[in-house]
Amino acid sequence: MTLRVAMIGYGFMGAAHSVGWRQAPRMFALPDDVEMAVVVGRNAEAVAEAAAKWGWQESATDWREVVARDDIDIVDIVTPGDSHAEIAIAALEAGKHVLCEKPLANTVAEAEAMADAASRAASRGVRSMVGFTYRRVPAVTFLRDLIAQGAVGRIAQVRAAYRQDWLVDPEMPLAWRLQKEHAGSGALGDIGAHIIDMTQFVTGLSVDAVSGVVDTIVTQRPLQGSGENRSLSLSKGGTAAEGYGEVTVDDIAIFTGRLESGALVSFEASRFATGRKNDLSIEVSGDKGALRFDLEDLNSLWFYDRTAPEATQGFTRILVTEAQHPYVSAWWPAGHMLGYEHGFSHQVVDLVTAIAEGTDPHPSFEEGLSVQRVLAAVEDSSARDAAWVRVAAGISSPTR
Ligand code: SOE
Repeated sequence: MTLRVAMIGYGFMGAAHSVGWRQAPRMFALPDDVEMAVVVGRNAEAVAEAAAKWGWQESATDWREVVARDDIDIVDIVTPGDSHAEIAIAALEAGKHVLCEKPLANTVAEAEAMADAASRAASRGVRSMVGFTYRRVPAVTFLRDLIAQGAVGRIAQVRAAYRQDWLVDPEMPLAWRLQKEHAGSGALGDIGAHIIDMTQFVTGLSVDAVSGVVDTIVTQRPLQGSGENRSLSLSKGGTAAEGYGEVTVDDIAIFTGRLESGALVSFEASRFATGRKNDLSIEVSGDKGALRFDLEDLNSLWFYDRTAPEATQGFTRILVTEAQHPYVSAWWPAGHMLGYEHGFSHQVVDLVTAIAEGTDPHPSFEEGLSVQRVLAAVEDSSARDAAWVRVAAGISSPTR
């Protein structure tokens, strides 16, 4: 069988997803063939260039028309969060399998509607998945497997951070990621969503309560600049200077999470971590040991084994490039490193395999909804002087 894909959007994530759709069928023995049928964007000329550059057979400007086509099997949504719900629900109701970029939506209400549509679609054999690709870095999948095997024992504490610094320059233009109506939130939802999902994924435990703060460092930014400005709303009667617009999302989110087991998590999501370019790290500490991963060294996993002879205890570097490690055998021999882009191929492999096997892939829209609930609880907590806020009852412990 051949699965024909339509990708809605073509920015940075559109490029990364395109690499995944092109590489996965060439490097993995997929159960079904994949065709990059059409990429959709509002600017006809720009999206035609993207189609030619990334290897899509066609380009189009009307996502509704494409989602309705009988020759499309999968809809891959890589647009800003303000269109995820409308596109995903329409695609699911049209019987298309859906891959939706993270965070799932801009609000809990939208995420609930998407999860409901996904559940109904699943009963008709239509599959859906959220694009938390860092789960599919081999070292992260392996971290999860080691925890499940008891390598660190009972988890007492997790430290999870995602630090970038692309907004430290106050003259960085006002992009869509900095406006609530387009992005939903700032560092919290854009990069904080990754560490919330990763924490729940590797521990198998849900975040049940949070206490934290969000803050905006630079409140106005120049309106000129990248095409990502979209239809930016000039400050409506706000106090922004001429030629500047209001930043309406957070730059930094720092919060504590309480997992359902009682373990504590310290979360940090910042776009003002000067010098940190794309530094996602997680460290899980238990009574038998600890595991640490850092995206800026993504082929390594560090393991401290408290059950080893005391004289030899220490953080050991595991080079996660052996054939028995997740996903690696399809690529290169041991010691030949993978990169940021490989997770997007692994995402395609798992989605296509689930479709072929008739199973629901992970992370599901329900798991995406659980992250959305944590995001909302953090914003609620911040508005209440960092009071503890219980995350609305969501899914049970996320599996896989
Ligand atoms: C933010 O700049 C960003 O592009 C996120 O949106 C992605 O999810 C992350 O993988 C890289 O950084």
